[in-house]
Amino acid sequence: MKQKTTFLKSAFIMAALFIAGNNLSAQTLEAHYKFDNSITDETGNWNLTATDEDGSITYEVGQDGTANGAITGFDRADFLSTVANFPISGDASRTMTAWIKLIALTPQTTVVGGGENSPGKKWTFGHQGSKVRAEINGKGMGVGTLELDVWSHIAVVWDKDNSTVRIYQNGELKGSNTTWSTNTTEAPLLIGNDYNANPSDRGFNGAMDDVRIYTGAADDAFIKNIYDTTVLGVNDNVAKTSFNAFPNPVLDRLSFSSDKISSVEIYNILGAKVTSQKVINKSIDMSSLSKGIYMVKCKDADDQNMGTLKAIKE
Ligand SMILES: [Ca+2]
Ligand SMILES: [Ca+2]
Repeated sequence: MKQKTTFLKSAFIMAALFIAGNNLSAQTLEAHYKFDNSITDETGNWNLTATDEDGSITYEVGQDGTANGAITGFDRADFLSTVANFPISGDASRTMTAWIKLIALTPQTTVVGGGENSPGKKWTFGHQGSKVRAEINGKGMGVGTLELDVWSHIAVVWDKDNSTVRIYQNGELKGSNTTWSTNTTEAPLLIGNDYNANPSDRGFNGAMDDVRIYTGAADDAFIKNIYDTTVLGVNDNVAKTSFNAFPNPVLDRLSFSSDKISSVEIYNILGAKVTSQKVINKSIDMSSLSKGIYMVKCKDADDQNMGTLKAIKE
């Protein structure tokens, strides 16, 4: 009887250790910035302070079509930061993901930065020209192909157990490197800038949405899942407006239920502006657009944003 109890106890401890081990290797969401008209952290722990010398920081239509759902106006002079030191430092595994839309293929800018300017002790995730880039000072890697004025999902993973850095674009692994080691200095988290440098050197230039920072190394499937679940859904409706558009799907003219809409800007699913139009007789002409999903940003006579509708062109 005693033997049986001991065996059960051992089995229970083994199972508990197995579960704990799995949990240790999983990712923990440390900070999540949806930038839905706010710079608060969804986890409640790492709210940001904005440093914006000319008040250029504002919000625009998010990558998923949410009105005021992305932070924009970064012009290489602004950044966001936490007051306290962020908990990811040393050689800890980490995962960072973001949607970005660039207004220039600037030589080198930062989406998420940390550490200090010393070999191996800084951490930079951003882009260099058209490449998605990660850098620890002394080593850097740029892969992928970013385009101007198009929303791209980017991700970087530092996998301590395998001494590997991996970079992703739009859910796909674009490159990896196994020659890195990092010993990031503890420092406040920076969004849109690199450690303590003047943002005119490494400051971000464009818009960002849905920035996530995890402790732990995500695998390919985890990154793909974030991309798949945040990219504009084909079937969901964005009708967070007081008016409707019809018919939807539309073949030629899209009509609005409101007569307050004076003009529209039409964006494709990647966030690139396709066309602007005046509204005539409460409708617009979509006949020349190719088949697909579009975001129709509606403005009143004073050019004020009234909301965004999703339209499917047949
Ligand atoms: Ca500014
Ligand atoms: Ca958002």
